Amino acid sequence: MYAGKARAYTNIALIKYWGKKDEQLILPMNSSLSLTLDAFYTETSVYFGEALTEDTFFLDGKKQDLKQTAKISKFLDLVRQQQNISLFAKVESQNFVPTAAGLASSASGLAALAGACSVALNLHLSKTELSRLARRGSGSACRSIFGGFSEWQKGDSNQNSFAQQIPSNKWEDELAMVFVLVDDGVKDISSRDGMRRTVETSSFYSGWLETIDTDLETAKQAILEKDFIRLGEVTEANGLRMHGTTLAAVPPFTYWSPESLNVMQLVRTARQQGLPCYFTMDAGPNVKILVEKKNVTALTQFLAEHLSEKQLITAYAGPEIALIPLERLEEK
Ligand code: 2P0
Repeated sequence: MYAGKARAYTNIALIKYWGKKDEQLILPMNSSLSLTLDAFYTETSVYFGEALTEDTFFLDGKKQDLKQTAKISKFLDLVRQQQNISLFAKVESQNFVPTAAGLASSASGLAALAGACSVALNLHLSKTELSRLARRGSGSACRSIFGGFSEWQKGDSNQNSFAQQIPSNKWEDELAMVFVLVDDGVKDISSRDGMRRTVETSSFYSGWLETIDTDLETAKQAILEKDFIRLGEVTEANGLRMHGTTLAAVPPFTYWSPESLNVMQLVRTARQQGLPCYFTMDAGPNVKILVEKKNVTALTQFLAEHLSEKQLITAYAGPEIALIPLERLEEK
């Protein structure tokens, strides 16, 4: 039996990935840039063995149904095909999130699975190769191979679409992200379905693509210069523009809830009161607020005047993926 384990941390995009040009290979329409965070991570173990007769997937100790397992099997098929093996696998994952808040992330999950497979099968993949592999499971997972700031260069083939760390002189250690949990009870549209519908039908999508390179350059320049206001402004503007594309999709949709809008307004008010902070959102109603570490207490105190403290989780910059060798177990 071949066994391996990995721990990967989630990431939140400051410049968003939104749309695929190749669904099969998961090649994105645009490059993106993210911050890896310490507060949410996934640990995954994988065991490939002759004695196994099917793939099984356990999440937080619970055996997952066929639908959940199919996504994992699809990724394992890719690894098996690349390595020319036919062994089934048992996958055990644990999501570490501070509260049961629906923040389980495919980024940390698929990055950890890719890492665990690499360890189990002794693939000795470089970080670039690991990023490329993780991308095939979930696009944003390719950025979770790296700590700190990570840029996924879109590329135009399997070979040249992967993430890499952005030099930052450790500026990320001075930053934080405050998560505001919003429960809206609205039925989810997965990011996969949402981005597909937007690419295929939204008349605003071309506007998204036109502005992305400028946003990326601005963000990278801001990181180099440690210019928080500039990074915050481009983060907020880029997120709003991504969400704008969904309003012109057919049929239109939004990930925002009234509570999300309320939190966005709170962020603007905090700024007017002299507290630099900027929001971003992903494929759900939760709001994430970029803030300097030195201002975390002021921000959370301000937010707690209007929201429940239980809604707030503070995260800091997180590390790269950790690969954890497990001993090669004897077949029983
Ligand atoms: C991002 N999101 O850059 C964007 C912003 C959501 C909004 O990447 O289909 O789970 O597996 O490649 O990576 C979430 O999408 O999608 C995502 P797939 P993924 O973080």
